[in-house]
Amino acid sequence: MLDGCTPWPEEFVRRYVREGYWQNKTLGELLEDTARAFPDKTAVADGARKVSYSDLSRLSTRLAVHLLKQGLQPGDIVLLQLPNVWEFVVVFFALHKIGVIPVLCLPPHRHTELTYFARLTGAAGYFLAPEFRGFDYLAMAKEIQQEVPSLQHVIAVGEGTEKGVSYTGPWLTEPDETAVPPDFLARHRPDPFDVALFLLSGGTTGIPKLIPRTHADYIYNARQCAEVLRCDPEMVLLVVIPAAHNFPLASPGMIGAVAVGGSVAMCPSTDPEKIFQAIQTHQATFLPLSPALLITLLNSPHREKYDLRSLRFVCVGGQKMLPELVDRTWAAWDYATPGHAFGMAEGLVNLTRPGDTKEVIRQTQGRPASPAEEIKVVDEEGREVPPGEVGELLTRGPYTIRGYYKAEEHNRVAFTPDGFYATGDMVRMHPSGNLVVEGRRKDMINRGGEKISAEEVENLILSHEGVLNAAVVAMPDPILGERTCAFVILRLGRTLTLEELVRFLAGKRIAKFKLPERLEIVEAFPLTSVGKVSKKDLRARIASKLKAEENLSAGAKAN
Ligand code: OOB
Repeated sequence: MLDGCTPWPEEFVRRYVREGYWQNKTLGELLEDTARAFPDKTAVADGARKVSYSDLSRLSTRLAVHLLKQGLQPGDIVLLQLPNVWEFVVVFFALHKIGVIPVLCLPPHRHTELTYFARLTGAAGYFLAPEFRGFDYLAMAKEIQQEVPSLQHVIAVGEGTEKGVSYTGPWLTEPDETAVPPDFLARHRPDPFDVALFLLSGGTTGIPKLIPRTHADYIYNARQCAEVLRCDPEMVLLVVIPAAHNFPLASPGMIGAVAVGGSVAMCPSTDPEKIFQAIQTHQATFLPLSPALLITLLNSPHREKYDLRSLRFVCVGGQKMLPELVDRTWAAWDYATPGHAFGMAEGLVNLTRPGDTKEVIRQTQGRPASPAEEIKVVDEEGREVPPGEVGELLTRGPYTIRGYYKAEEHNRVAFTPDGFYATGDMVRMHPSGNLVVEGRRKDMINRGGEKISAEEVENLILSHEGVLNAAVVAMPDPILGERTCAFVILRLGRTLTLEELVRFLAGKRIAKFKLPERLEIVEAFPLTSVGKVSKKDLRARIASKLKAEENLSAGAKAN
């Protein structure tokens, strides 16, 4: 396996292959299989553009040939940061045809995160869209290149003339694949049991960790999710959540859709009306959403203007969907089944199934997609708790990693000696055999499905010269579920407002979703019995303060 990655022990490799979970197939070959079976079917749709499977096969090969010509080589690592556009799919499969390994960055990631990923991996290239939501990615790429000399290739989707940048537009119109020998790609075939891509962890300590996923494990992840959710060639997946996220990418996501011969429709906007339009235009059947996005759709006055009856499955994940939201979904769209996806980029995906009873769908977050997934619910000493009691979820299986990339120290705490991943999620086994998420142990804020490491934000706040100490916690929010609140102790004689803090942190060039949305200046932090900052108390304090403010403003309105 790639240097810096933890392989599965030999006995597990043998078992996963023998029992058919892992197949000798690359992601590029997965696409080729479907292109042979359904050449004329739409593989990807984006606005008015439609790309058939035979075109996707051809275009991704064409791009792969160009990339090799440019000097990218099998085993090279590249940053991939694209919005939900059709080129995402072309680039993704082109890379896998020649074993170039993408780090799946999210569009909000900025200079600090990208520089860190590029340095850690020695990335050779960066795929981007020149501009998205008003941000100039090309300018950022140039800055990052100055700091990370390995980053030789900046490749933008579309057309353009910027110096030092290559564009996929002209490449995709030159049929270079016809000028190479037929076995050209076969000669660059990656090892299916080696790393295909890196996902990013939600991050509990510092900056996000890199999660190496192999062709074999990732294909199994997607196929297995597609199978239990009964996906078939009629599936039209609408990708609204960033395509680089494990949920719309492989749970079952885009790769699952390709595996079954379905179609992928891209929606780069999270504006409810644009989403409704996209559902209607593409006749979407399968919609992965975060609870926050689902709430904004259900609350939107535009809902009634569109015909959404193509929807069959509304798959909600990234954050807990409460029973009331399940009920609202049913009431609004009685032709679609809501379901939970309780997954993680590290591997394990739990799903409710379309055939589950209404009560199970209301009350639980699903069960492992794969029968080969081993799960345990344990107490603080690592002992399994009796069924029905709350404990931490541990997991091990054919699509759950055995270690983060180049993170030996962290791996010692995140994995048990026998290879179980400690998810940091507190769960309870429901009598149905499904899991119920009850909370979490990890020090993270889950902002509408976007994960924020408290430690990462605290370290940035601590670098402010007026700050003596900082503790970042989640505060409740009716739509996003959680937002970030920063508790800060100031140095003597200093003052700080939220605006000043946000301006200071924005200057650190980090993803905007990490910026605190509330600042509480305090004299001291509450402590636990062992003298650590009690985040539990801080969370309770801000929650009750918000409640009091809400009551106050409700009272003021009533008067
Ligand atoms: C998905 O993946 P990540 O890596 O962004 O986040 C994983 C964490 C989980 O450990 C859990 O804390 C939380 O997000 N989470 C949920 C949840 N889905 C994820 N908590 C409660 N209920 C849920 N349904 O978020 C992800 C990956 C694949 C499929 C779906 C979600």
